[in-house]
Amino acid sequence: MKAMPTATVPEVRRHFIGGRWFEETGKTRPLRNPATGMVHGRLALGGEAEVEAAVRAARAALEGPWGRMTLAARCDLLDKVADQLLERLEDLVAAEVGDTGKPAHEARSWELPRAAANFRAFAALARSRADEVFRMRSADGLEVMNTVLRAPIGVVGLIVPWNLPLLLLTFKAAPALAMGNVIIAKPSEETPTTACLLAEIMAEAGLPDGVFNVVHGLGAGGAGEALVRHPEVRAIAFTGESATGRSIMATASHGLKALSFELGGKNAAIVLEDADLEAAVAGTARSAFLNTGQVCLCTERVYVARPLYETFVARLAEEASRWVPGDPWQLGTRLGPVISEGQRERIRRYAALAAESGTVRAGGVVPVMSEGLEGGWWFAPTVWTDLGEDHPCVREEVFGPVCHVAPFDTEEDALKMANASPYGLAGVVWTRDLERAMRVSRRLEAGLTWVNSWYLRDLRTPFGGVKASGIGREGGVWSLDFFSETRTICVPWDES
Ligand code: NAD
Ligand code: 6OD
Repeated sequence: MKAMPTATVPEVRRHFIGGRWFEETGKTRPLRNPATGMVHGRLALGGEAEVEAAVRAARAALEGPWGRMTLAARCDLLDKVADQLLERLEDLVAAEVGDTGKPAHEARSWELPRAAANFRAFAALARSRADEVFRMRSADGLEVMNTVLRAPIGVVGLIVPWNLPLLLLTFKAAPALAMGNVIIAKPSEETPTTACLLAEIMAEAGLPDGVFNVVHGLGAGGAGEALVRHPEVRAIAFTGESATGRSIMATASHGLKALSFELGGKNAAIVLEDADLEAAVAGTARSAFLNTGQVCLCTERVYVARPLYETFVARLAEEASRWVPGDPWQLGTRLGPVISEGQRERIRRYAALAAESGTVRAGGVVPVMSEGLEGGWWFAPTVWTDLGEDHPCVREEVFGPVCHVAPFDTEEDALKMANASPYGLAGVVWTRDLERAMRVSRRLEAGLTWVNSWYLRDLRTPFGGVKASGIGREGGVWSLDFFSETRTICVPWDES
């Protein structure tokens, strides 16, 4: 294996509170590189004390120059953060690849540039958004002007997962800052490093101390729970598992705080009989295996019109073999490891269940890896068929490089199966008939549906899921709304 460059990060990933690295006095835990299984640093484990310190620092920032800064000045700072993210792209790539094992060229070509794009997009949107004015005449003839202003909420907590660590953190941090809030970020305990670099970049770009704080640690019983529990944290924007969302909602209910939830999925693709078969095969492979299937939008269920079914399955299995796992620093590598040993064990248990009840068309095993990578958490891209719709591999989110393919006879049957899920995040429809594409897409119970494509993002659009996949929407003005409080000022006057 090629030597992996390491980012300019210290051995211990420390909390960043009030503009400084917090001297760690508590426990730490080892961080392992998923591609090799080797320890590559340690994580400071924060809790109530660190969250309390971060809240104090954040409140002080809100009462200082940050609280008086104009929206235009804040957005100029966000543009600077975007510039510096791009300047330090290689450090960020090394950090993200070290934490996740994902192919470096994936991190470099789209995921980390998206972090910079998040800052630019939300700065532009916030700058150009006008406040609303509603005019009316009162019963006694007065002219009335209602001005709707947007004010920051105050201290907001951002809790994010490990699959796209910096992309997902910045997707929340950028609109929260644009609207004038102060942040306490809680990255995943598996992938803390890019959040540390982001803190450094924010400080270099000139954000005042205390505006962006990072507290590391575990979720339940750790920094995550302490953040949700803190009475002065007025809102929590969370991305992660649906079960975690339930637990956060229960904790947050004591303090009645605003919640935005981007949760799990069990996303379906529907391949209609008039689809471009080759495009549907390549597109489905990408939507199932990108980031080793660890994108909340990944397709785990594929419903294919019966006349195409056998050819589709054979071609998808062939295509799966092209997603070769390997050294993340090698240019041709398309597949990284899964995030942790625990996650790989979960996937193996699902694979064993699928092998018992259905047919394994591709993968289903731990691949043999080259020297240096044998200790990593690898799993081969996997295609299953012949499982019942109530099988755990078809009902439950696996969050790995796996999908199940089933045939259907009518559009109605396809929709019925696709919608028979507790989740409703993302869908894909493959067809050459645009009318049909619209008809099926509108009936798919999903917050996001792509036609003949997947994960094409316009950052002005709403992002989020229905049913167990989420509550609320982020993206575009939806994020700006979540991260602000509207205040209506009503001014009547007598024109005469
Ligand atoms: P997770 O829910 O286990 O953890 C996410 C974050 O929440 C971590 O930072 C964790 O420490 C923290 N956390 C865990 N329990 C907590 C608690 N009780 N209180 C406060 N914080 C807590 O999720 P994960 O395993 O890191 O990520 C994978 C999951 O995330 C999948 O289900 C995937 O579908 C989902 N996801 C959804 C989206 C989306 O936009 N809908 C995006 C990415 C990932
Ligand atoms: O692209 C985005 O804005 C976004 N929130 C992606 C989420 C991917 C889930 O893993």
